Amino acid sequence: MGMLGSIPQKQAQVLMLGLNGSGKTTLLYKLKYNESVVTVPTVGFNVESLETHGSGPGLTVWDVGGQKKMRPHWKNHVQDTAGLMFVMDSRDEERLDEARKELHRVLRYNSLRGVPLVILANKQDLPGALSPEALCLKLGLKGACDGRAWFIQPCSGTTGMGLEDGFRRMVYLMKTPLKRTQEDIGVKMRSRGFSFTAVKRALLCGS
Ligand SMILES: Nc1nc2c(ncn2[C@@H]2O[C@H](COP(=O)(O)OP(=O)(O)OP(=O)(O)O)[C@@H](O)[C@H]2O)c(=O)[nH]1
Ligand SMILES: [Mg+2]
Repeated sequence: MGMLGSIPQKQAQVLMLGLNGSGKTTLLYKLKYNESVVTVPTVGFNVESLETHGSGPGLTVWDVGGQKKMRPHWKNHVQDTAGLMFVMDSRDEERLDEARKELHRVLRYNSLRGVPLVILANKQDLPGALSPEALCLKLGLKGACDGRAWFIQPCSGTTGMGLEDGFRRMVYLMKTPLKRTQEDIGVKMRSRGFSFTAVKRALLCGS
């Protein structure tokens, strides 16, 4: 991440999944090169390395295609994953249930047990995009995130808004013990105007 500056000390694998068209490839290249690329549906995967702050690991980000025919291959990429990112098209209410099922399925992979999760609530630039708080509820994260630190980050792969924050959050979750992330996330969510109930839900999810 040009953003985050100096040379990483080691690489951590980040697996980026989500339904086809949610914006994974777009946001990866926006973040890496600050360019808006014209994408085609990913068959296979893209992989890019991103630099982070001096004390953090560099990230190797795997962007795996999300078409239905690609989803059985997701499990081939889970080994050695230190952080999971799940990208949502926040405007695609029609496929919310499909996204929820796929996310819950992925969270049941043994190799991803306890691995931190950042949900990127993408396409926030579009009118009618669901808020991160609404997505939290609709994705039914409570229960699905047992024993796992997680965070939901609003962003736009088109404008770049929130992308650096999302990856910074991932580095933070990878480096910080679960209990402390719960306290910090509660404070951050309140400062962003999340309701008491949403904060409580987030904290319960991580416990
Ligand atoms: N308005 C808007 N459009 C976006 C955003 N992110 C991606 N898109 C568009 O959404 C479409 C799909 O983006 P991709 O990046 O190809 O989606 P993907 O998740 O990689 O899809 P697969 O490779 O099939 O899994 C493209 O037309 C992008 O331009 C965003 O934040 N806002
Ligand atoms: Mg793609």
